Amino acid sequence: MNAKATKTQPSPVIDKAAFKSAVIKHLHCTLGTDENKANNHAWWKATCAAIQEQVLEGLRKTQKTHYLNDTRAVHYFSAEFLMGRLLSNNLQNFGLFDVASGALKELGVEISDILEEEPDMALGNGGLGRLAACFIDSLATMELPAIGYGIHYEHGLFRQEIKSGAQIERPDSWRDYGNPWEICRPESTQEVSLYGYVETKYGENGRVLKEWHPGSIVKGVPWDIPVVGYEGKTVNVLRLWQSEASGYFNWDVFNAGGYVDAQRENVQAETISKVLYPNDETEAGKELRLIQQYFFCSCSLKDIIRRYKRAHGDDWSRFADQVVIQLNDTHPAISVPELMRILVDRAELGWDEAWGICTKVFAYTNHTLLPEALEKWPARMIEKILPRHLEIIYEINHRFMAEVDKKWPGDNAMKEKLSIIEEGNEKMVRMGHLSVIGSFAVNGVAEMHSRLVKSSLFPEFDELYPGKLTNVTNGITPRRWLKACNPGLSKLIDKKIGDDWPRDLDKLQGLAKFASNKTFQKQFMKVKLENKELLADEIRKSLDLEVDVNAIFDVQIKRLHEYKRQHLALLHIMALYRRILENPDYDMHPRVFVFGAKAAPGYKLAKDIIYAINKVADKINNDPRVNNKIKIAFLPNYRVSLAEKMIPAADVSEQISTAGKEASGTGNMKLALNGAVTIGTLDGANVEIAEEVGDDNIFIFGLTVEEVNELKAKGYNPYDYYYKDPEIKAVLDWLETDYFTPGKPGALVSIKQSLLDNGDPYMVLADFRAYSDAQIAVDAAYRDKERWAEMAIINTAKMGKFTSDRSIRDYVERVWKLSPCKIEG
Ligand code: Z2T
Repeated sequence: MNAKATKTQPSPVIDKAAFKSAVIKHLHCTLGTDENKANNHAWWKATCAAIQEQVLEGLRKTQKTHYLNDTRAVHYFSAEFLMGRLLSNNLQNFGLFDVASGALKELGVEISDILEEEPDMALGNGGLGRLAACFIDSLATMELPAIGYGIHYEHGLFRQEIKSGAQIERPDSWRDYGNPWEICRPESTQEVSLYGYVETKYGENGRVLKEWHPGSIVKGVPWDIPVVGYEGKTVNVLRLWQSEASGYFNWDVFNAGGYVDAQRENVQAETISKVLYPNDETEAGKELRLIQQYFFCSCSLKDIIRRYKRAHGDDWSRFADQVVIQLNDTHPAISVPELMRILVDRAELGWDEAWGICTKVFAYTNHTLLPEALEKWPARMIEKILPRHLEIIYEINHRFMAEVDKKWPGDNAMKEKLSIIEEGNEKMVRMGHLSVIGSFAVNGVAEMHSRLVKSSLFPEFDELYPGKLTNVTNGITPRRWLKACNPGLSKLIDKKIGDDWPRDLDKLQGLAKFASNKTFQKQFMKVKLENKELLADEIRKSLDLEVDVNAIFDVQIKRLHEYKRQHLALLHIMALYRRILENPDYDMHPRVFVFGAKAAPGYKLAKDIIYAINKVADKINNDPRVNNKIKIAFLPNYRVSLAEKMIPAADVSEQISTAGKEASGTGNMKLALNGAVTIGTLDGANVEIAEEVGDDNIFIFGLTVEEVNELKAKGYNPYDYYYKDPEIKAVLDWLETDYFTPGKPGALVSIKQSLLDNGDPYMVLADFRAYSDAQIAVDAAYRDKERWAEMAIINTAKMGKFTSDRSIRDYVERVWKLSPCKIEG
């Protein structure tokens, strides 16, 4: 047997002395400073540059090997990649973390301080963008040929500040002082056309030829971010496109003395990749957003085609054998008509041949059922920006309608329902329908979600295309979300079951047999306590708030959304507070409720909920009558690097969305992996987490999807709960007083209104009592230290299924049909 095959920890490629001299070399030669003058920022950059030498070596070998083997590759198209920080990840994956930390120590520098210098790469909103980041990590780790394609936003998701309790958005400037990882590739620049008109011409044999005369052309310049797999063998790339003015196009204006006008066009071109839209699950309908989508799809397709032609010339017959493109939600759905345009108008393939290629290349992942998130573009807007694409969409639809008529002859209602075009006051293009029709596979992101995609979102498509709709349950990379973020627990696990779990997460099963072992329980809970101490330090620094590490750390971290029901958690905290005020001896174990959440800047109620959490926190944290039984810590600017500090310290994981609304969730997996016990509804991947850990190791409460639907059908009236449950009434009425907002009565009333007058669309009141009961059960369980330790251990032990390596394996087998490629040299 190969000696390497038994070695599991990445073996360092260079030693401490070599690393040290590389850091010093870069301090001198890259940064123009020295060991005496360097501040932490300079040390960070020099350390990045030192490891980047290894990264680029791996990248070169990987690209050469993939080229020589002419490998089939997956191209992950995503408007978002929420990468977070890369230094610690890249060091870990090369097995160089301890080497680097030792080298820096000898230079008088603490690695933990250096890591904190790195700004997060926050080119995403939440789950969808972070999923893309976990997937490219797994793809590289599993040695699969893959490229991530996206947008090189100048400003990622806004930085959140809290002023007097309210969210303020500040621009994120992650590249202000340079990004040590990215490589600009001007030689691979692409051009993208926009606006203009379509000319119809007739070719020799009477063939209709369409020529798009664009009104404007912009350049797309690629920046490559290397993606290092665990053990550093495969280094794939994330290719992000930056928009620039295409110089020559403005010459006429410029020469005519229009210097200022020409500059204005430059500004417009550069606006395209300027900023990430901060809406996570609401479609904005803005022209710039559609242009962003088209911009990165067009650049990426042309990039893929350039690479294909280098190997295969003009022979399109093998294109679908070499290329598979995964559409991360409908954001890149405009790729379907764009590829058709390239094949039909430019390559002059016949429609059927082109469509045959398209529908073998694209696959589509759906991430939500929420109607407000399903993208629809006004046909008029597409016509203005992409006139030829609208024609192509109509042609695709025309042929599709014929298929529908074959299946359901004469059924016009069915045609109306399935059409890509929604008729009405304003004609709209349904991007979900376009994606399903243009793809060979469509998947949801958890068992339950995929079932609902089939049964309620796209039931007719499921009938029309049996087998096309499928499931791939989401996952998370255990390298970042356990090994790197929780070194204490990682080392304990290594000692107990060996160190190959980061590659093969099912190995964690081996911990289950120690779950009731008292010594192991103590060791496990000691690590948890140390992590809680670290988070307590963060809370002190960030909020000037003292918390007791012996309290239950109850964590709810996710974007702020009504369907995620942070306000259910808030009502429950207020109820606890009231119980304590009414009975100073109210029996509960002390709890620290920790929140992290950003609200979309235009989402009024979401911002009101953040404000309410902070106002209630002010009051409760400073009320001596509470006797420290409750503390509330809303940590501002929730982001990947903050998640890495919060997750290892959590005792309880709040996953309390209305059943049927959370497609999967991935924070639920990260928290459970780090030994937090879930209190949650039967929604998204919670269902599968419950299956894995067993009913005794999770607190499930609330209405099921079926019950939600029944209650809706028979007519849900939140006032029933308001009048029948005095605690609900008292807590809601409290929101109307100025108790939490002295001098400003009514400042929190919008929450009450949404739950009563507005009909409580997410059934918060219907689930309140069940939630409160489940929290009482959590409290009791925690007080039994051994029972709790056992539950926590079982949670970690049973998370094997949720590695993103398993998700990728599912995609490879069910969708992509890819083979790994060993990197030579
Ligand atoms: C997003 O993060 C998610 C869905 C979206 O639908 C958009 C965004 Cl930005 C368009 C989330 C889901 O809400 C979550 O349940 C899921 O785990 C995640 O995507 C990854 O699939």
